Amino acid sequence: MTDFTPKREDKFSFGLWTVGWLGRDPFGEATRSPLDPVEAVHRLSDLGAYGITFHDDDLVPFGSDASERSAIVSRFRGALDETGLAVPMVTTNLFSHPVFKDGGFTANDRDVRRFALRKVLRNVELAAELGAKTFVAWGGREGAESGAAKDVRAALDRYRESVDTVAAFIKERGYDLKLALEPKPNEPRGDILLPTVGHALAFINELEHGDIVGVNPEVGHEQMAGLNFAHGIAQALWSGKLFHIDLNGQSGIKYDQDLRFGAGDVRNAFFLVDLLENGGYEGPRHFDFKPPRTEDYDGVWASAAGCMRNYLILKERAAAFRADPRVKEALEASRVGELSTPTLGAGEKVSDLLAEDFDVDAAAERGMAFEKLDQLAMDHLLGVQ
Ligand SMILES: [Mn+2]
Repeated sequence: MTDFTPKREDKFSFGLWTVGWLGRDPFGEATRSPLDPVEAVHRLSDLGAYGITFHDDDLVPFGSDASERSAIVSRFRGALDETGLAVPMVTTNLFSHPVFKDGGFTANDRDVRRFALRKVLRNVELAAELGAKTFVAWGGREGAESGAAKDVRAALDRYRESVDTVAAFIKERGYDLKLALEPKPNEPRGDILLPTVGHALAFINELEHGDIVGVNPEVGHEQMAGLNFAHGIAQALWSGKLFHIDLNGQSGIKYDQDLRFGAGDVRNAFFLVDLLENGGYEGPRHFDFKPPRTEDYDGVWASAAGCMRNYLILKERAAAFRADPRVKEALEASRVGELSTPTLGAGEKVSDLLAEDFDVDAAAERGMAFEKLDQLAMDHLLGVQ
């Protein structure tokens, strides 16, 4: 039996806001007392994580002056130096403060947009100072509850203007930093702009500085819309745009549950880990989850450990699946590899294609043997071989 103890080289990272979530939800007050960011660094390091991430406001409270900011950052940096924990990603909060009630980059109010852009540019400086390689932007308040309130095409113009301004600033400063947009369909806004991975990829194609802009998809955000997360990740990889990933769990189409990774749709999690491990993704395995508000701090750390343990279990199961000779045979029978052969031969003309004879009935009769292949996946996922 493999040891599922996380190691630094597994590249597991956690948001400070995840283990630091106090359990406040729309219906109830906090169930946990505040967590000192320095303690979070030590506890995550002890559990085997390699990195910690944060929104500007998670670390430095909104409205802090320059000297407060520098004292907080230097104390935090002390904990990083002591543990060796990295800050691979920093993100921005353009959603909590009431000033962002109609969004940051796409607020109708121009003064708010200018303030949001200033806040992000300052946060980009902090990200670079801490050695982050990815800057995530989740536009949770960029959206609307009603039709006439938002000119969506104008909002997309302003979204593009802001993202291009931030990207140009990164290039101008020479920072080794990329931007990653995080799609979500709804919550907190009724409808959020760039609701899915596909919308975000199409938006990035319209940018002037899109070369340093990619996506940071989150499991639950796609599954809230009933989408296949592993398929979305495959398309992001195919586009060369999977810059970062938020792992968590979600049980179907409902509110954003932020369960620990592996909870929720475990089948999709299995195929996701299989894809990440074999698809060329080398970035952090970042957890953006919320330990349920039923838990005290023992439960919080058990939940964080569970995220990593589930990833490692699924990684082992996926490797066993790929190594199984019966699976190789089943993949062959299902013609999975054949899909990588171009439909037209090299140099083949359309006239050749048009002239070809084909036995439609024989092809229509051939079974695809997908069920046998999928059952082998299930056997491996469930640990039965
Ligand atoms: Mn997230």
